Amino acid sequence: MTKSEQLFERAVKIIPGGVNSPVRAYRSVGGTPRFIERADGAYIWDADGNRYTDYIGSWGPMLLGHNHPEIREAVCKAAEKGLSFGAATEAEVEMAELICSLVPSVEMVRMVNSGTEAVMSAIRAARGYTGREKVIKFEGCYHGHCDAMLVKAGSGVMTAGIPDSAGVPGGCAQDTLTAVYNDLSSAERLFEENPGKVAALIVEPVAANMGVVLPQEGFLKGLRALCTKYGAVLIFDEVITGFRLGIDGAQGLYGVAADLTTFGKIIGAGMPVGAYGGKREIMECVAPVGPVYQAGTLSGNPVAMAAGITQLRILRDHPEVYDKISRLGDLFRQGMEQVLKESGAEVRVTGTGSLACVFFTGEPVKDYASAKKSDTGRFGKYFHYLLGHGIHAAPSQFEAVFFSNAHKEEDISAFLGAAKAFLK
Ligand code: KE4
Repeated sequence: MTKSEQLFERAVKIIPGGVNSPVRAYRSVGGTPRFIERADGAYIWDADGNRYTDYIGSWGPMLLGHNHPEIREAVCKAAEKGLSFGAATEAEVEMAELICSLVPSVEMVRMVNSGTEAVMSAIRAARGYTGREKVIKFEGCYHGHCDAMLVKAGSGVMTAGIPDSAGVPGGCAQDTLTAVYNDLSSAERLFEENPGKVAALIVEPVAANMGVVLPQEGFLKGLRALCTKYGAVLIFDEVITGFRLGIDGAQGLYGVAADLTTFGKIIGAGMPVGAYGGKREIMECVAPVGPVYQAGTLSGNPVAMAAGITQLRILRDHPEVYDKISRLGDLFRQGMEQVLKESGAEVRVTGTGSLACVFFTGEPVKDYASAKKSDTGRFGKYFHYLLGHGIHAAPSQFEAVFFSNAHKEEDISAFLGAAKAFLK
């Protein structure tokens, strides 16, 4: 037995599925999850000493690559001063000032400990601000695992084929309305059917949890106009796209300002961090200033802030990082298009910047229904072929390929070579 197999055998006895987050269990691709022992730059090593080029990057945070020396140093220095105080610190002010200076639509921000917490809190703030209860989301978009968002969600929910999660009370789900991504009329219809009742519309500006699905021309601007027209809070869930698609995220890329934005992943650089922020008049509804309660023992934790601040400062001061990771993404997509042309395989490649996805379908993917048509069985075989050739991609058709500043062009060539060999 390999060390990963031994560890997995122990883990499944005392952790649900042997993992602390479902997608890590390889349920949709089969086989034994690799237990990772260490990481550095673009590479990770499993418990058996096998090295992989990593295209998960902890699901997004590792934009500068694993074990970045300046980030590691900042964490160690902060840890020497104590791990957590449960009191205000200078680092939290620095983080808040950084985020507000980098994302124009964010006038005020609150730190939390995960993307889920950021989304849950942003929705509560929107409901408190508007006095309304309904929330519109899009099928296939994933916004973490708070009850209100586990309705036709993406990511692990879509991977596991759970249409909705057990344990979510009907009373909660009934206030969550679902529209079709890239279909403005489906969102407008929900506004018209629920006059004066929609508190917020939440969207992944680039959907990256049903695989990667880009917003079609006019979609995001149309959502902005609908929220303005109907007095609803437009929430951009930028937990993945924030500080990845540019220093000002998808909002900067597509020129659409949200009323509230949720962040995670990159702002923690691998430490547990989330944040939500936006218009001052909405954020001033949040306790202790306003009546919307939200709290957290470890929110703004100084060690986590040190990691996130260091990564954001490097990204702010080195815009060339975005040129590089976007170029790697373009290299991958163009190379994969060439592979598909030569092989004639029923596969589509999507993405933008440092996000990509290989869909095992012959049809264009523009929403949840078209993404679901993918051949997940064939994806599973592709995943294991890559793994066997030292490439650690997401163990699900409905996730993304994440490129980092630590990847090199030869890594992309190796990835394309393995994909070509599999698809021939
Ligand atoms: P967390 O609570 O996992 O930090 O963030 C939830 C979340 C919110 N919004 C978006 C757009 C997200 O992508 C996520 C989490 N992303 C998944 C990857 N698809 C996390 C991986 C996992 O669940 O293990």
